[in-house]
Amino acid sequence: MSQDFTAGAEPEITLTPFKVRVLLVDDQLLVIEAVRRMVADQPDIEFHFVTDPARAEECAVRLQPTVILQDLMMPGWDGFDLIRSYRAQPDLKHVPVIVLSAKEEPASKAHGFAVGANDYLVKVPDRLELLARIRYHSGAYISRLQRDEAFRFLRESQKNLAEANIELHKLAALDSLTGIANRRRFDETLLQEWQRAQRERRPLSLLLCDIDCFKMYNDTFGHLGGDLCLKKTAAVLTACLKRPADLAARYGGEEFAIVLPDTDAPGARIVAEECLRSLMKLKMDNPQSVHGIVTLSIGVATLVPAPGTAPSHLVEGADRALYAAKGEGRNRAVS
Ligand code: GH3
Ligand code: MG
Ligand code: MG
Ligand code: MG
Repeated sequence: MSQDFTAGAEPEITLTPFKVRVLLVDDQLLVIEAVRRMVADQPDIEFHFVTDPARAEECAVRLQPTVILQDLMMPGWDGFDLIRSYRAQPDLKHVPVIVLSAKEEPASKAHGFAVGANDYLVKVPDRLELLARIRYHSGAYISRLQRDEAFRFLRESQKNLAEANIELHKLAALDSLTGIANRRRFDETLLQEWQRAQRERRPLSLLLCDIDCFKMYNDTFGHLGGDLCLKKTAAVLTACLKRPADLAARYGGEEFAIVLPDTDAPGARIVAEECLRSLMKLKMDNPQSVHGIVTLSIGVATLVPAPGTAPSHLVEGADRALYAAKGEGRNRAVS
């Protein structure tokens, strides 16, 4: 009575998800047909054959099979010699070779192994045994432990990749000098808040802040000194914001932009004045500037966005106000 090894609980051994590519080298079409039938319904096995031994090596190099099934007796050719030539060929020397021969003498088997074969089956082999040996030599069998280990590794890598992506995303939104939001993040946020304000018919405010006489600051303290001043200014502006939805960004050069969602004109004015005061408190020397210290000019704009309009309206308004603040003597906010 035969025992069904495939029934019942999950086996200790499972197959890898990879395809096994088999190349049969045999001059007899009958043998090819027999083997083809044995592997035909196996979804993990891909079957190829070559009848002309003169073309075997070339076919194998092109196909890169997972395993070669090699006949021994072919008109004018010796299978042992072919195996030797596979072993000398860099692209084939590691491909497992299973001899498939009518010769069943032990001496022939011994010779097969001696020239580099990995296995030896007498023709015509039993189907189950052939499949098992093909899979065994292809490394298709893995233990459940190995499989679980591989899946765990895959899941872990995917998780790490996702986390790295989030980090990259965050970095891509930050200004590398000051560490606050960059222009790209500002543009995204402004558009989002503009659309939200439009839907909810709520006011949206924007402050454009420009450091006064910064060229002179650079001229006095050098470019590195200027960079440090920009970092401190960015930190001060960020600290002036009270609501989580408020955003301070580096708009470019020595200019900063502050988005204040759901904030009316008086509210925006209060934030602007706080920014001016906080920066002055740092008392960073700028001999050529107003009061001899680093100050800001701020343009303030507030709008309840009309349907079908773009946030550039708000930016243009704040820009005009900033220009006015510079014209009126700097270190001030103009609405
Ligand atoms: P105003 O009061 O009219 O704004 O005068 P200003 O000198 O600040 O204005 P201007 O736009 O003429 O000069 C801005 C300067 O900011 C010029 C540029 O060298 C400097 N700047 C821009 N980006 C950086 C930066 O990343 N680091 C440093 N150190 N300086 C910068
Ligand atoms: Mg033959
Ligand atoms: Mg400027
Ligand atoms: Mg300036």
